[in-house]
Amino acid sequence: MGTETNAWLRYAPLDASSVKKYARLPSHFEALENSLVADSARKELIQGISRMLGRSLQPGSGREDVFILGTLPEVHKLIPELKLPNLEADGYWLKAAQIRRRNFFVIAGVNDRGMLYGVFALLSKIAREQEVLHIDELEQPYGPLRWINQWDNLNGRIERGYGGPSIFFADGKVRDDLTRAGQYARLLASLGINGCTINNVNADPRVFRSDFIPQIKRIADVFRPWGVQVSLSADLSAPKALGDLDTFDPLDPKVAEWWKKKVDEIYGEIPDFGGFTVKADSEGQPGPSTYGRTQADAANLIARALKPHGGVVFYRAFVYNHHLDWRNLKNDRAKAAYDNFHPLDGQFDDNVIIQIKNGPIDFQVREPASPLFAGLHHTNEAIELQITQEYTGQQRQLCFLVPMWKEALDFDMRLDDQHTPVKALVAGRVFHRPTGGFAGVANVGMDLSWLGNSLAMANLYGFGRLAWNPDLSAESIIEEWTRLTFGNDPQVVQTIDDMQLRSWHIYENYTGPLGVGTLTNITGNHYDPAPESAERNGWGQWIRADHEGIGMDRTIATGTGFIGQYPPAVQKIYEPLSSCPDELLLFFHHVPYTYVLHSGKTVIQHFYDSHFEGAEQAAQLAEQWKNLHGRIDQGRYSEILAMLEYQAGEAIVWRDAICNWIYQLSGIADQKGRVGVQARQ
Ligand code: GCV
Repeated sequence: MGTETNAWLRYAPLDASSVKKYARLPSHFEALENSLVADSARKELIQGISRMLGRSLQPGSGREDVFILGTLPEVHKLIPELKLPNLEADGYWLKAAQIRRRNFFVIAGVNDRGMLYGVFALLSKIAREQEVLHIDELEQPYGPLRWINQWDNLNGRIERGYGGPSIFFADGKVRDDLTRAGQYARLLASLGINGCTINNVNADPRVFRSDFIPQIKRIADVFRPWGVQVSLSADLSAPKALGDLDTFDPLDPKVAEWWKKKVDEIYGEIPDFGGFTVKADSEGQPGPSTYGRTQADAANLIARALKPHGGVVFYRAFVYNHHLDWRNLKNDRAKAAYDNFHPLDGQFDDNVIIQIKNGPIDFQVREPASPLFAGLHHTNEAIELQITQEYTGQQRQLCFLVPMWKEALDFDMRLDDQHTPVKALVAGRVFHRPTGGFAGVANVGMDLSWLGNSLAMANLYGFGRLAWNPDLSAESIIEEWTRLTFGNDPQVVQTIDDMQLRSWHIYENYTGPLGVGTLTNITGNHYDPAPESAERNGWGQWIRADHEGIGMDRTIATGTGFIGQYPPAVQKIYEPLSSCPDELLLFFHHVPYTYVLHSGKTVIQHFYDSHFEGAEQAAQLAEQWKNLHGRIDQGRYSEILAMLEYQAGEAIVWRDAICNWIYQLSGIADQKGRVGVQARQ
């Protein structure tokens, strides 16, 4: 297996002094649990210790110092002296203890999955040279569901995927060789991810064909040893599209019967199948509106088929009309999720989870948190974050998204004027929901580095870590990732951490500052600068830039009223210009170019300055990287240097395109003489 496919699970050999630090770790192991997942845990422990410390663990015979691998009750049976902790499903306990003159290193899970997570956690600590000899650590996930979505098409291409072809599908069927799928499941398990939807949400109904389900089973078989449940994106029109019925009306009993039979058939092949992810009535996907039914009718239809098997439905809130009339200043795509789902609160079955994108538009470089998070009190919810960098440089530019995701997760909705962060809402903690959690759109591909370049993998790692514990800081997440991926050389760690942590703001600076949106080509590749593509069409990603001013007026007083979807305490922040933060100003307000920001600059000057600053910062990234020459392997060094040098060039392209566009519109030159009349003198 190449180093790169191992990503953060490289288990690179530690140097002699570090190996010495771990000399007192047990030389034997006892595995108490027998299952596929438990086998993976045991093998991973043996492999990790062998590769990092050069020691080969042996099965214990009852007398030696040992690693004990088991579930909590099994550990208790063996070592009744240990008082067992209370933990939620998938949680684990790492405990070093001397009992009856024997050293035990306990890796105990609530279930076998927890045990596997405990092994990965221990190996991560060793790889990062952390102290473990006296460990007593309890960990449990913040929320029950931590899923990955892949937008893979059956022909092997991936929608918004920048890491090569699908690891699951080729030429209309499941690949013969699923080695990469198994490796992917191992990476996901190391983060505590417990489900993966393997096909595009713009779903192909053929996945439900009876000759296709055994193919899906082959993927489930390679995922199972890692505790990752396979799930499918479902096309709601499947009963009709496959030619079985003449309708897909969610309230037609024939349709309910079709789904019941289909789901039973799937569980017959895949007993641990996870459930469905659904995109309906959105961007051309079929949905219940065809029959005048609600999203709740559709969600419950398939939820009821899944319920007896323990399956769930992630039903996406990304339902909107992409033929909006741009001339109507009251129209606003940002309002769609709340308008569609808030009125249905309480009507969804308990195994339905409403999957809400972090922002109200569509993964732009900066958006406020979606108000829908605070608008569902009797319904399960999950946050959808996009790991694949669709609008943020498509893995050809560095953009570490964890700081952005943290802003959404930590955003305080102030429900009833109480502290109500989004993370607590999605995990079901605020309204004591039975389930909820996190979904990340990853779109890894066959590329050896999975996402197209190895630095981008920090986003997959970061998503997983936040899904496990959203209280972790961006700083601690990137430090973990860098050490695991590039080793513990302090200069390497410090440099890469710094580059990653600054990268989102840098990208925002030279693309779309002040909450204006990404200003990219929204009707084409979502990559190049093309701000005009957002205006005067039905997609609703309007900037509303004219000769006088810029920004969407979403106020309650004079605009679309979107701000009214937030709880009152949040409205009070965004509605008045005096308290609206600069970085979201143009998302919420339409202002003249000469409007003075809290920073003291005018909007137009901020545009010029941020674009020039962003381009300079992007150039510095490449220079920073050059300091690592000789400190990391030549392969990754050169690959990343090439990317950063390209990015520096792209930043100039963006800078000039956006500065010229806004100058043409506003007629106001840059005070510093870089754009406009003064620049030409
Ligand atoms: C899968 C954006 C993307 C689409 C994607 C859609 C979605 O609009 O550009 O490719 O479709 O989001 O999240 O459903």
